Amino acid sequence: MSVVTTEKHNNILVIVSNNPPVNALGAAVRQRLVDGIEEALSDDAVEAVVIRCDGRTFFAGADITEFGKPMQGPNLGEAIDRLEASSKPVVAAIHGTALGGGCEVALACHYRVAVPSAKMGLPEVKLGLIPGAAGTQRLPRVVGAEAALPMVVIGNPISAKKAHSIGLVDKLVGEDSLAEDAIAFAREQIGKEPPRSSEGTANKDGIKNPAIFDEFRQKNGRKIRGFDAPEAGIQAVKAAGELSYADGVAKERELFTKLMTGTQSAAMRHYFFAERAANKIDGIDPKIELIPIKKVGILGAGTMGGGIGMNFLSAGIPVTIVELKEEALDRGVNVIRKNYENTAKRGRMTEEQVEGAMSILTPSLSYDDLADCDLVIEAVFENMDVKKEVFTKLDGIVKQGAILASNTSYLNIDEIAAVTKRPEYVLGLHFFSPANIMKLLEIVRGEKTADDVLMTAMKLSKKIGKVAAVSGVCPGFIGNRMLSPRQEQANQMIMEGANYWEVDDVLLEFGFPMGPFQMSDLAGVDIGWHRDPERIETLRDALCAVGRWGQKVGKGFYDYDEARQRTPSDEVKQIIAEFAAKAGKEQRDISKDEIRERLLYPMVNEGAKILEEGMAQRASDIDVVWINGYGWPLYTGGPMFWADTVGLDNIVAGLKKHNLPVADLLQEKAAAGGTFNG
Ligand code: 3H9
Repeated sequence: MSVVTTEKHNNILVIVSNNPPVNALGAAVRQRLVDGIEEALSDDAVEAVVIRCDGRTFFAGADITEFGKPMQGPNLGEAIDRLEASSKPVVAAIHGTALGGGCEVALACHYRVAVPSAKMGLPEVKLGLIPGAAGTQRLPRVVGAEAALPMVVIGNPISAKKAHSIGLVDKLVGEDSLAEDAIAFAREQIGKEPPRSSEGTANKDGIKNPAIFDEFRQKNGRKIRGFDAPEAGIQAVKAAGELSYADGVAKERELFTKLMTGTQSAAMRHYFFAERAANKIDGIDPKIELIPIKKVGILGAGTMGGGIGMNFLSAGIPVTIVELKEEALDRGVNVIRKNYENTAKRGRMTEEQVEGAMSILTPSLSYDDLADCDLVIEAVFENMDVKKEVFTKLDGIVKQGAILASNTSYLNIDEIAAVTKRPEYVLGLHFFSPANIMKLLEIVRGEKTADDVLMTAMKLSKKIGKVAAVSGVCPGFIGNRMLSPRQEQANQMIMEGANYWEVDDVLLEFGFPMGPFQMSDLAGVDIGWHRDPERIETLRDALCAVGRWGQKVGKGFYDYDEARQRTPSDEVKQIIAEFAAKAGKEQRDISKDEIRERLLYPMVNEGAKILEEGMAQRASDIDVVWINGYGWPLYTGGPMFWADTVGLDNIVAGLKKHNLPVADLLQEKAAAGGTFNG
């Protein structure tokens, strides 16, 4: 069957796309859209046209899998120009998500009707691009520059209601009667001169107040730092107000082409598919029957347990949270409430939603209340004996068929599972702090974890808005395991003469939100410290002994002012120098290049070992972990994709130059001129 068909409803021709899963605008769809319009124009009995999609969504954009390949048939810009040029009114009937090229199709239609649940947006920027089919020129002409800027530059979709309020949607129609309502709407437009968005006066507000572009840049500085596409988006929207439509489209094309051929977009498109690939587990049928998770138990109401619980509460899944002491339980529940209330204060939640979430939270002092949970996650003290004790107890109490998960960030899941009578129902769910905010969920697959248990966790992660990746059992799993060699090099370099702030700055310049010493200050230098100021064996002992416990006390590696701005500390520099002298470390200048290579190349090497040992299913899963859990800059595609762009032979040469080990897999791939991805 054709991906696009037409149906006639008296004097209305309805063009229907059916190109699962998301009605991407591939070559065949574009061609058939043009054919559909030709059919309407050549049939005198047709007086208006409706374009709609079958399946779960209106066109979700250009077909990303076609990018980088030779163009077949009409390009999207040409195809939609034909829609707009139609002398007969064309109505877009929108449900699901009209995104990217899909939104551009809608913009080229003369009218747009949408169901209330629909969303519209131009998310190209998330792929390192800007809209490339005149979206940056048509949208400001329809809604003005101020409303267009966030859509083009930040890329988050907006609701149909919002789209209606800014004039992007002409009419909201019945949720279940889109097809009929769109036809009725089209009929009302017969005989009127169709409004064409390419003909609108662009940037009414931008021209009135050209400062909005700079203001937007400033307001979103942190969000867009390091990315190329947002700036291109700003320029394109600005051009819509300064140039003729045709010149504006040419400007958009120039900016689009530059981005499309650059590494940032390649990296971000890699990430788009990486995130989706990570959901697939080799050898497990994606349609496997899942275990229904209707109630979740959390053991431990500390920062971690509370944060984990919030994910489920926010998704409407009831949570029972258990602590041993009343005071700790009360504190934990209060923190959850406070977090929700703060979210409400920032306008991201309503009071009813706060109360709704709190109403499905059951605090308890008894393990017995976990008996009927479908999934129990423990977030207790990170110690194997404690975990074993907890799992033995849970195994005896929680109903058979329920999943028992550990939030351990380091410990051996198989050893934990072995104390239960249901090791196939045990796995690791490693959330990252703050657990209600951080996107990553590392799912740790034990030797005996059953397939349905693993897939249930995977699907559940999507429901609670997490990005998940599966790791095998090894110390530190994927993320923390790769963090270790980076930290080790950072520590060594400051003993060899690099200033610790230079080490941090190299990572900041690379695009990380912070470097290892800032991270240490934020987490608390005193974490794991023995608390004896007389016993000074390590640099950390020395810092803690003089009260430099981290940001929370205003000083750690850095001194902090009230606005939490950091300044390097002479005292710390002195302490480091003393340690280096005691260890007999020769001091030398270390270049930025060396710092970067010694921090990042060993991570790639560790990633190669993780792949070699089968601890990650694919290199792109490692990228997913590092981008979502540790702030690796998205526009480089993650450590393994980045390594490919640097060249694996260069990575190997760098490791050797710095006398660092090289994993077999890395060596082999480099020798063969290969890459991790592709
Ligand atoms: C663009 O339009 C450029 C134009 O301005 C200019 C051109 C000249 N293409 O996410 P899901 C696949 S750029 C190809 O799991 P959901 C996806 O890989 C585009 N494939 O579902 C997955 O495959 P698989 C601008 C696509 O319900 C399957 O569909 N548009 C595309 O959670 C299901 O996807 C965007 O950036 C595509 N465009 O979310 C929108 N989209 O099953 C990108 C999806 O084999 N898409 N696939 O793993 C999305 O944001 C989400 O997919 C969507 C559905 C919200 C639509």
